[in-house]
Amino acid sequence: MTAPAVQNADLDAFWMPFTANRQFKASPRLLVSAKDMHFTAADGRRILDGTAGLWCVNLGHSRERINEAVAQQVRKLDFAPTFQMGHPLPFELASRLVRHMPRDIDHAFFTNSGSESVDTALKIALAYHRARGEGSRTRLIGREKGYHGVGFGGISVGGISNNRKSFGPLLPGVDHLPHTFDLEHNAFSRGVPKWGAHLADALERLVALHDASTIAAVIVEPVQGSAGVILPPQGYLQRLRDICSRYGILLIFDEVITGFGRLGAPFGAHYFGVQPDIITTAKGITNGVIPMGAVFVRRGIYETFMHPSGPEHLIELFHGYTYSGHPVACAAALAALTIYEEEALFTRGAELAQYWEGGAHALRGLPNVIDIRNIGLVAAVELAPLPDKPGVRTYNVFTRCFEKGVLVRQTGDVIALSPPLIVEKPHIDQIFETLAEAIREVA
Ligand code: PXG
Ligand code: PLP
Repeated sequence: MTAPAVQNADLDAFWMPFTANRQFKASPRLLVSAKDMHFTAADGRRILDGTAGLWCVNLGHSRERINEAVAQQVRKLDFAPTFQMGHPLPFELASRLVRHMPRDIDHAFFTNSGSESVDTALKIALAYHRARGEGSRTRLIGREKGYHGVGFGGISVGGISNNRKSFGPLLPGVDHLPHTFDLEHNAFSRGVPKWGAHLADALERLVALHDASTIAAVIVEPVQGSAGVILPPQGYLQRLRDICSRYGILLIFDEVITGFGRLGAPFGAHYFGVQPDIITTAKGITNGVIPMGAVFVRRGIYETFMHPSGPEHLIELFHGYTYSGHPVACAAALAALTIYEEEALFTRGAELAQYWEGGAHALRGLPNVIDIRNIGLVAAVELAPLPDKPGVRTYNVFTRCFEKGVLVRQTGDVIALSPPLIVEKPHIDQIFETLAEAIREVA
């Protein structure tokens, strides 16, 4: 199936991320161009993008406004430092972005990825408590099955065993909430499941165990993405919020996937009506065109760093990346934000959510389908694994879909779907019809 140009390419030197390198290089799948809802594969076939790349191309591919902004920016100012220097773009971008954030969240720290956003948020949480004279609050609480990127901070609070087990003892003083995945009570729920809000009370037990005076922050994804689209039970996130507020613990929403319209609201915080203290983002912020992330914090957190003890010449936070607020990334993000705004894409997912849900749940009853989950423009179809071969059945479905011209995402025994937010109903039909065929064929 691969075109000659690809066969000739030497695939050896690139150590591919999160990939079975030997398997891939024996039978590569290469994408060579993209426009709107479609990739073009190396053999010329059009592939419908059912995953917005890796959950990031929310506006569809190769948007002219972004391309033009990037091209102009490289020519005008390719790089400028933001340590003790500045250029206008990150100031403009931060001001525009915070208008879309939940109330009180009005400062942005720029990073280059979700992993960096998570590390930044965890460090801000620790330094915040210290700046307030509560330096004993050093404990970080994540959640089982959580994905917070691949930095040492992120895998420490993260809860995916494969991402942790090879890398030693990780950060000390981390604990985890139980996950909310429960097929027995919640299989085939449409939208958020009804059962399970009480699972948030595990935070009370961690507080009882460790004492609130040792806990800095709780970090959760409003909807767990990487672990296979695990939804928060109704009322669960609000309970976490209430417990955090009761004990002075910061609540961090990791919205690297749920941000920028994915759920049919600007951010998960809006969708669930729950106010976090810090929001981490990346991916959709530039539509995936240039790497960028951002951490958004409540005014009180920023002000704590600006006011307290020190004189004005002191650096308030000893943290930052060479490329924090990179001009070209900012240009891409500004153009992307204009598209989100002009095309009302922060909320388009809400209009299509019901049709999307119908398409997903139509797969119920197909062989080996043991659960279907959906929210906004996200869906997951969970298949029973082959005996002793976790992930193989879904891998076969994934490759079958690719052969049939639809890109889906395989993660463990789950097929996850998250199309660009410009998706139209015929695309939705094609995604679910193709997936259904593939599931029948590999049954
Ligand atoms: N937090 C969350 C909630 C994420 O989903 C990250 C942090 C890390 O972002 P970076 O930019 O460092 O990768 C993520 C990333 C998948 C998949 O298919 C998910 C992610 C990345 C790649 C693949 O589930 N999420
Ligand atoms: N390693 C070395 C030796 C460096 O000099 C720097 C930055 O100056 C870094 C790592 C961090 O790079 P970045 O700021 O791009 O994260």
